[in-house]
Amino acid sequence: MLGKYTHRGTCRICGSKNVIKFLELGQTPLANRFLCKEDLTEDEPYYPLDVYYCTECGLVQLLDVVPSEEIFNEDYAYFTGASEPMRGHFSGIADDAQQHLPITEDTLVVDIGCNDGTLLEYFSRTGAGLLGVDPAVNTLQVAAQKGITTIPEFFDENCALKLRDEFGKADIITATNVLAHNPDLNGFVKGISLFMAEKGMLIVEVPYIKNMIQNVEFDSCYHEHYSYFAVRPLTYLFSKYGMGIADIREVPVHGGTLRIFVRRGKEESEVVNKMLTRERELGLDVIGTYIDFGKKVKLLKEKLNTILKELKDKNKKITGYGATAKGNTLLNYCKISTDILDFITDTTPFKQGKYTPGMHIPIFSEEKFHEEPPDCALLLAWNYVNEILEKEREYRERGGKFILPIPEPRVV
Ligand code: DWN
Repeated sequence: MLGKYTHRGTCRICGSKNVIKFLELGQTPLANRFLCKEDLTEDEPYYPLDVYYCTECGLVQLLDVVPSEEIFNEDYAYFTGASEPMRGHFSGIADDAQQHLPITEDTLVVDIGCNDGTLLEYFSRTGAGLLGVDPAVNTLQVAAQKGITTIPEFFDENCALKLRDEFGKADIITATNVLAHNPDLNGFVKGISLFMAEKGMLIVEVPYIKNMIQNVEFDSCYHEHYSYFAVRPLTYLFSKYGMGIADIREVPVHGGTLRIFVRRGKEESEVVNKMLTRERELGLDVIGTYIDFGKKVKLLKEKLNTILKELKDKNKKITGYGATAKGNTLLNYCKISTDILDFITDTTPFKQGKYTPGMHIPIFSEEKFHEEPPDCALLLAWNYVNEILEKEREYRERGGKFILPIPEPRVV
């Protein structure tokens, strides 16, 4: 069944009509809508998953827009704290913030898209006032249980004004993996400009399109990620609201991420100019780069399916490792179902006992991986490859293999 969505014909940052489709991933269900057993007989909503490039401002984006309330509600399946490596990463953000702006008991730190409060926990050691904003109320409850003041709302201009009236202006606003999740980028950044203190700082993290292109991370595309960022469209977006990138760096999480420090004033720092030059050198501002990427995605699908078929022909038992949202793009696009994967294991209690959207593969806790080890595990959480290969050293020493799907499918 086709779900409810709207199609927009223009770029969501600059409004240009020059938006060109370069990747078609077919129709897929929502990547984080895991199913209970009783849902399996119901008709599942599917939505087109096509990716476009704006030749004016350079934003990569989806134009088929699923309403955000369909995605972020009381059933949101991603809990940051379930992935151990993210803890160290978030601790690093709090330290980095301190380097850029002294944090005292008078500082108000607001985390937009705070999920289960993992990031704010690291700010709590500074004594600052903490506020978490997130429309996904089930994850937000976990943040509230940690003593964090929580606001169950989707951040936009109206929400910004309400928060400003109630709590005053924010000194530090964090938004990690949030910008991509907001279909109204202009409304979001305008809201920040209304809510942020004069000398305040916004810290944004977004997966970097450079890495997505270089490592063929096509599975990062799904409906809750409305946009995919290079530095160029971001500088333009912030400058529209009187802000500029004061500092920026690349950090390794989620397959390659940009950590960006934004302040009032339009002056861009030297490091930003260097990154813009490098983006031009890599061809991130030409459509041909994206068309080539689309071709690589098709080849990846063929190669992965060939590897899986060869293993099945040899009667090998295969399971999936990590019931990730991106994994659901990969499984649905490559049509990998229960005839290939017996089950998937995941550390998130909310996902265990459920089934993946579309392919309906059952999900179990990690214990099952150790109790019934497969011959091969398809690593759907490839962004934690080093940590997981290390964690599953014993399985590998006993002959267990992993299939890494990107940048080119291979068995290790
Ligand atoms: O932006 C988004 C990112 C940040 O997180 C979202 N829209 C949704 C989500 O995407 P994802 O599900 O692809 O993210 P992760 O972080 O790759 O998910 C990892 C999953 O794997 C979690 O469900 C936990 C699980 N896991 C596991 O089973 N064993 C993780 C590790 C590290 C493990 O050892």
